[in-house]
Amino acid sequence: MNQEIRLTKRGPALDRILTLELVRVTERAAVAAARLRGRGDEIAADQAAVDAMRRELNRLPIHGTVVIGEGERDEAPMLFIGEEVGNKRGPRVDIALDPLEGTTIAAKNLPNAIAVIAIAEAGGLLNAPDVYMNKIAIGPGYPAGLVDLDASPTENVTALAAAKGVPVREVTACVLDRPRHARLVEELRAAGTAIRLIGDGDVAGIIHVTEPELTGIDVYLGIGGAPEGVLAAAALRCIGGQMQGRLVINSDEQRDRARRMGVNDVDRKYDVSEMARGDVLFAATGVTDGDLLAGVRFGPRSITTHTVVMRSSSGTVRWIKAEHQDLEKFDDAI
Ligand code: VTB
Repeated sequence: MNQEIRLTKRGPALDRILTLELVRVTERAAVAAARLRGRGDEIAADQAAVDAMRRELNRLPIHGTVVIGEGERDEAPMLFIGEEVGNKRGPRVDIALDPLEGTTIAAKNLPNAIAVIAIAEAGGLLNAPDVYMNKIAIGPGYPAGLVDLDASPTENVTALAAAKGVPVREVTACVLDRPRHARLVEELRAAGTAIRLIGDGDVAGIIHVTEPELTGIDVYLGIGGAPEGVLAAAALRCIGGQMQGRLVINSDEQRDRARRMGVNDVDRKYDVSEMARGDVLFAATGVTDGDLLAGVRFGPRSITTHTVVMRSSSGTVRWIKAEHQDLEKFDDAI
């Protein structure tokens, strides 16, 4: 109790502790999912990641509320929206999580499946309904407002190329490979842009714009999940970069669902700090090998994980390679 009061009053000290604690949460989910990667069973891999993440999350000294989770209470038995997590003896925080972002890529053992979580001060994360979101994102170092959801894809990549000082044909855009993006892809190609089509995993896709030299991706465009949009925004709050998102509402039922979650203006264009406000922590561990994070490696005596963890208030980004020798800690029952 005393310790809790002391830490809460000193706010940032608690954040610092949590930053590293968060790593365990995504590590554990990633290891559980990685045991089932490449086995063609998305549901089993996802369930393993959910169980593992929840177990570790409930050890954290927080009183957390899941605002972006596995689904609404009636459809997701664990880590549902509104579930209270943590040991309930710490500060009130909002949590966005996806224990296995990219279930299909994990089941096929394709690149860039990750276990991911973000924590913000209570009220800091947009309570996005599980609908689609139109997104655009670029990395740090560009003038504010360089790209805009209301500009055409051609205008956006042309502005980006000019700011980068290269012809448009040297710009690569990341787009989810979906029939709904046929026109977007056609327009980007006509403008001269190269496209990286991804099967899943637009949280990783958006994070990739922050390191174009490593990932080869300059801009993310297109429609993916709104919950994934909030997770990506949390990451960009910490690393820098620009992103806009706008919900895509296709029915009255979706509009009502958005309203029930407190989103009254469904046409609103959100920027990064409107989706993830205040002090934000973000962690992701690779499940399969990816452009920024290697996947989990199972050795005869140890398990190796690769995690990135970041904190918005200090802007620190840590890349943590961990070798786990005590393999029992990953047992399901512990
Ligand atoms: C994306 C992607 C996710 O959902 O957000 C996508 O990042 C959007 O939904 O990994 P559709 O699959 O319906 O296009 C995921 O694929 C996860 O389901």
